[in-house]
Amino acid sequence: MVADRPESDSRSRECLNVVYFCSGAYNEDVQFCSAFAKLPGDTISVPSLLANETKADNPGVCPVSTTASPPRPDPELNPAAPPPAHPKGTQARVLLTSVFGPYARDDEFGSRAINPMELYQNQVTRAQGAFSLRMFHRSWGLMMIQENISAPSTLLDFPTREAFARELTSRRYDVVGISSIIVNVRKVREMCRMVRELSPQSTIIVGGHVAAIPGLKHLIDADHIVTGEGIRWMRSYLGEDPEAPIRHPDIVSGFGFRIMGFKAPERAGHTAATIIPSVGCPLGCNFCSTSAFFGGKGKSVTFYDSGQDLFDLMCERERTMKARSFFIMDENFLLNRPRAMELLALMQRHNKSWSFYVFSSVNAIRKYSIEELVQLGVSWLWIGLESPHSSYKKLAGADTQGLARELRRNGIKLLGSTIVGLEHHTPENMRREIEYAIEHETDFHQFMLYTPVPGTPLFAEMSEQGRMLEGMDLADIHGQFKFNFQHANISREDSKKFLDWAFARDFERNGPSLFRILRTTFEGWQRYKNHPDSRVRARFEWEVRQLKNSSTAVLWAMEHRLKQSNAAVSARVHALRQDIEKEFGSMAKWARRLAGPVLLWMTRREERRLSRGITYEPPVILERRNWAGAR
Ligand code: B12
Ligand code: SF4
Repeated sequence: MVADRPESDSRSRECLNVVYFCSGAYNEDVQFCSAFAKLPGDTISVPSLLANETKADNPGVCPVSTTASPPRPDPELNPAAPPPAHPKGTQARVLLTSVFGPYARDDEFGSRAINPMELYQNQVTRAQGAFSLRMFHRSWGLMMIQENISAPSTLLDFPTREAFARELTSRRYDVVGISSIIVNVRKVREMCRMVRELSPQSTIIVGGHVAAIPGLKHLIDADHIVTGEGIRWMRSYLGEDPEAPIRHPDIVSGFGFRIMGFKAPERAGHTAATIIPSVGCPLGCNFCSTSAFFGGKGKSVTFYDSGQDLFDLMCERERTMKARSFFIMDENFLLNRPRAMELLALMQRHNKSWSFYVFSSVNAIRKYSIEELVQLGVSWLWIGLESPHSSYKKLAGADTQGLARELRRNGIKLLGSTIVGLEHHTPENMRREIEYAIEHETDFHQFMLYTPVPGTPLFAEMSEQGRMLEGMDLADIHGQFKFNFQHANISREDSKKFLDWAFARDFERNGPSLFRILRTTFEGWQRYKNHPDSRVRARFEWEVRQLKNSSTAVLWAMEHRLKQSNAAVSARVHALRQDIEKEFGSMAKWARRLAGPVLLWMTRREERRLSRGITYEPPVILERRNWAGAR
């Protein structure tokens, strides 16, 4: 039974308590705690996943003694077997938490300054200085789980260690569920240690991508490690019906929006609502964690199967959140054409002119005509461009540059994703390939290093070939730093140089992403403002609203800021501003005159702040559900 931990456990728990204050528990010879490396009877030898962790790096946080503890019962879940139920069932008091911050700094728990909790600054617009788009996203997996259990629960998002400790001691939690991805494994380890220390009665469940680490059970002190989809698991664990229909929480897609030193006010209906129709992706690209984690090639877990389900959900969000745009968190939304077309038919029947922000592979996009995409309301697309010479089926025979041009001409903003360091890359062709990627002129461009991440087919393949580099710290394996494997032609040091150059070059050639979005939005407006379908016209009218009011001020400030450093881009920004002023007349001109200089001043101030090393952190968020009558 889960709650009854065996005797050996209490010994190791005691040991944990001791080493909470211990600074001498590390085995200096092996550089990482031997108890983690291999336990008696184990067949898996854990690679040096936390290898850089020496006593000097990490004083006082070793969670186990070097005197290897007796082996624990295997906490790893066999996904085929139903989870054991908690004895208190739905009466169990549940704390769900993400890993603790602060995030955007280098520390002993695996936080990294280059790895902030911000999508764009982290991996898309990071070279764009004050023009980088900054915002946060909640931990949607945890929100989904909380919404779908009826036990009294608390969701703690972005806690500090202090906030986590406070919460642990404030209520007697029976279950603590920790969500994490691989880079944050050391935080999970610390949080498990804290739970044992501060809330010893709690059962610890760890889920999310961190569960893909081979031998994780030896790295952390958890009772259950859950791989794959977590809602069904938690429901079963709490004695609820795992097959009950999924309830979707209200999720604001992003918050804390900031650009050019300006923090946008948060108003209901202005930000898209996130909708999560499924997890995983059946295409199964070899490097893809998301696909691998939810079953790999040919598999995914679908929450909302039909267009009708999605339509109903969106109507609900329209009512509860005043939403009219939706960020669809489905790795390959357009792949399921019947579902998308059913949704379109319902939107047409009920006169909905919603905007969609979606992920899609190129082969999936090509299943639709441009008119269908426009009718559907596809307004923003994240698309994997990977490389013109890659062998991914989803790109076979595609003229991605032509496709990108065509989509942008129709007002569809693009986030292109390119991989740096594929097998065929060499120091000679790498720059050419990056230039080719940049020529797509997508509104945003994400560059990622080819990275074998634990759990993926690529990781298995590289391990088999003996090409995984030793001594890598998991906190640095995320594709935005350096190679973690032996590349045939490119060195680890050069991988970072190429990656950094790609971001810088994209910014230099294409300018700030904000400028590019405004340009694409304007193109869409010009093409569709007189479309015969009033639904389509209404969507473009809605999307263009900011062009009329504030865009000219933004562009004016941008144009002036870039005049010295990048005259070519500044001239393009200027031309767009003039076109917009011509189109929208005096209102746009007045906005520019009044707000332009203020924005320029704010941009310069932001640059000074950034050069002083200012970073942004999400606030601690705490949400409670079902506590009325909790025992
Ligand atoms: C939103 C997002 C973010 C947000 C983070 C939001 C947050 N609050 O944490 C931002 C943009 C900031 C972000 C940043 C990063 N991210 Co990110 N991110 C995503 C994204 C796009 C969506 C996550 C999501 O909500 N999915 C939908 C929910 C429903 O699924 P889920 O989270 O997996 O949860 C399910 C299960 O995993 C499980 N589960 C999850 N938690 C728990 C807990 C318990 C107790 C249980 C039982 C089950 C369980 O149940 C859930 C429901 O089924 C995913 C890709 C993807 N499609 O999932 C990448 C992804 C998670 N990110 C990833 C990475 C690498 C990063 C970065 C390191 C980026 C980088 N530098 O390259 C940084 C790390 C930042 C940091 N300091 O921690 C990888 C993780 C890879 C891995 N194997 O660990 C992913 C999978 C993308 C990818 N394909 O590579 N990310
Ligand atoms: S198409 Fe995208 S989401 Fe799907 S497996 Fe490939 S990389 Fe992953």
